[in-house]
Amino acid sequence: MPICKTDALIVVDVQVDFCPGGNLAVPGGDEIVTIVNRLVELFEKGGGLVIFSRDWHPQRHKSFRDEGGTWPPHCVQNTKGAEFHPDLLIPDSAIVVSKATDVAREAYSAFDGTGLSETLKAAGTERIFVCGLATDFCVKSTAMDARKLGYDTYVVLDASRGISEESVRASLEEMKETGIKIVKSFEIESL
Ligand code: VGL
Ligand code: ZN
Repeated sequence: MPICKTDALIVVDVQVDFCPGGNLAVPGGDEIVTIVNRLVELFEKGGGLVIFSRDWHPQRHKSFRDEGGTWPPHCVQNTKGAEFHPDLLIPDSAIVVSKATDVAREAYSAFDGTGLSETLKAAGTERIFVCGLATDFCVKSTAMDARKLGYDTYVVLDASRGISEESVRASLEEMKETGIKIVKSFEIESL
């Protein structure tokens, strides 16, 4: 089936800090940019919705190590590291959602506190395709929320990268168990 207007693509956190050289680099994070750009064009042409999420932390966010959290400081609002990868294609029609903006709350999912579910409902979205960084954290959490909301949900494996091989494996299993489909980008138009 070709991409149509009831399809949505959610590109999760393809930001400088999650790419090699960044503060919380995901191995091979920058390798997905070309594939993601192709997907963005495909969804644009088909009239689908294109959404970009960004991790958008205030300084001293609770997820940061110095604040008792797990991660090195990353994606701090209005810093270089929080910018989208410079080669990422962001059409004017795309919707950008910012997450984890509250200093006292972690939010991995693009649905968490962003109003995204209302946007998708208003658009009449039926299928959701999730890709980006990181497969085992924000991509997973976003896909799980999409599935919980009842959407036909897909994770595009070659357009995503994870933090650790081990947790990617476990995450893929967990996602499959909930009915999320793991696909490759070349398959999308024949689903
Ligand atoms: C993420 C760790 C911390 C992600 C965000 O985008 O997967 N991971 N903040
Ligand atoms: Zn974060």
